[in-house]
Amino acid sequence: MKQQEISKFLSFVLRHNPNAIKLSLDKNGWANVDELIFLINKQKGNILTIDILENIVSSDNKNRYSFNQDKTLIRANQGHSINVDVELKKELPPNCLYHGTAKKFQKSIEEKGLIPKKRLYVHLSSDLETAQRVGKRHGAPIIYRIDTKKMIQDGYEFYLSANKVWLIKAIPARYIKLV
Ligand code: HQG
Repeated sequence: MKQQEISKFLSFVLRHNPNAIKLSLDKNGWANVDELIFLINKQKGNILTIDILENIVSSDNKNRYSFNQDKTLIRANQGHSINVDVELKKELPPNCLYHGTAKKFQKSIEEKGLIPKKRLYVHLSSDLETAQRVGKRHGAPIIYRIDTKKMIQDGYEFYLSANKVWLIKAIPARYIKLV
């Protein structure tokens, strides 16, 4: 199995379905590293070693995963659909952020605002390029600019994940505008 495929499976397990390999996560989203390797190998055939896992974590293009200090635990930094508390930091965002999505969602988004759907948070990008890339995953992309300045004035709070993704629970339609 290629490293990228292992990484995809890892993110599925750590963000969405630990039970798929009978893994349990603690309330902060941490999995025991030895247990994770054992359970993945049991299900997929011997594909993972600690060296491969360390390499996946350190070379990940979005820094999706973190080890704890002594590398006995691992978790995904953001993107979860299961209810874990990854100890996100409340931070003041730049004056505008972007959300890349697909044209097919436009009508619904402009009615209901941005909602997290299956995930715990709406994911926002600080640059247009990233938003474009995120949007393309779902089809013909469109990009919304978020008036974070106004949202902060109105008392909304934003979070920054360990891998620097901006997150918020939801965004009412009045704060978003097509770029
Ligand atoms: C859309 C990837 C209809 C929303 C990316 C999005 C990101 C609505 C889709 C991260 C809606 C959910 C997250 C509404 C929002 N009506 N559709 N009211 N509100 N939506 O995948 O933001 O590679 O859960 O616009 O790079 O696309 O996995 O969220 O299009 O950082 O690490 O519902 O996942 O990172 O899709 O992506 P997703 P996302 P990774």
